[in-house]
Amino acid sequence: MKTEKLMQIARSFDIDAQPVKTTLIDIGHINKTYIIDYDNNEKYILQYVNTNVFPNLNELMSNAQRVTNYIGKKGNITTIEFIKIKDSDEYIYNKNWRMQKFIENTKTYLATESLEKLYEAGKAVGNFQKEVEGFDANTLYEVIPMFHYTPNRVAQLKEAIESKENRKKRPERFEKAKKEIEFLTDEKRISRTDKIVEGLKSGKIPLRVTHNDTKLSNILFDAQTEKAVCLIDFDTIMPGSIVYDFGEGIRSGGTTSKEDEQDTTKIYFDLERYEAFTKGFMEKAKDVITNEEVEMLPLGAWMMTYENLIRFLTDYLNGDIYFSVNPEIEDHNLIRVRAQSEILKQIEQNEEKMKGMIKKWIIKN
Ligand code: GN1
Ligand code: MG
Repeated sequence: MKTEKLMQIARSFDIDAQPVKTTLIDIGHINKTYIIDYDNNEKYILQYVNTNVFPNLNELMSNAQRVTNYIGKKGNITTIEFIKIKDSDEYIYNKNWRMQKFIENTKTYLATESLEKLYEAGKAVGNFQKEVEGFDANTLYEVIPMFHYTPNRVAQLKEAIESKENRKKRPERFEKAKKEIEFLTDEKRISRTDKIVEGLKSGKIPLRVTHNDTKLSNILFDAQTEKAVCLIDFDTIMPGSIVYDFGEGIRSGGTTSKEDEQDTTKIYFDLERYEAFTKGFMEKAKDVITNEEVEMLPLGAWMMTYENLIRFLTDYLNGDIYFSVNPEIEDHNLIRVRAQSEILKQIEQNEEKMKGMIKKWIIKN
């Protein structure tokens, strides 16, 4: 998008300064995000929200606003803040655009080697759960229906595999992904996918306000102290399970590699990393989490990895219509599938140990 056009959009928001510079930041898979510098030295985040993925933008904004206001009022942690349109009570400009404050002196990571940062990441995810305690999850909209309903993700994958149109249009993709299709549609794996949703349905674990996208790059760190500041990206806040937020944190932080690492021999899921994240998470979440949820945490790590995987594979077979792909990386979604499959395998090999390590957090009555 042209700089002048972005500046004009930026000027529509209620900010008492002039925009002087725009920078595209290329991290999310769904929305387009720009940093806008203003002539008073402040920075803001301008986003073009993808309404193919989020057709109910008003509902999304209502969830995000209500939850961030709730956290903000408690005043314990920093949280995101949206900016209104000038002379209006609206937050969305021209159907897709919204602005939020840049949280000063912070940075994000796509991957990290540091155990200390991972411990901090765990704290951020646990803290979010602590801060939303008391908010009635049933009053939130389900912005993307069945978002983490993994059996439905399996159904979508099967549909993509069976689609005559896909096979006709992209036969080479079926050939290239043959091993991955086999690996991911193994009945042993599919048969586990209802475990968390069943837990929610039966009431074994509670329905909570959930962030649902707690990957490492959605966690802000203080640029100097490297301490975690807060979670960002409130687009997928919905009713869900704490197990999802823990699991997504482990999926993305449990290895030192990026989500789309091409050299799978570099991918190493490390129990020390799992331990560090879990420690941070539990130090904060212990005040709200139930024993039944604690017991499910390792399954959450498996589930979020498996679910992301089958979503990447589905998108690959459907012709890259959901996740943004880098045109310079051939078969980008398949590369994501291969990298994440490596993580899944290693999680599976370590699952018993992961279960053992979580036991110390179960409170005995
Ligand atoms: C997407 O847009 P982004 O990068 O925050 C996706 C998540 C996936 C993630 C994988 C709305 O998140 O569910 O886990 O990519 N968001 C949506 O990196 O589908
Ligand atoms: Mg997101």
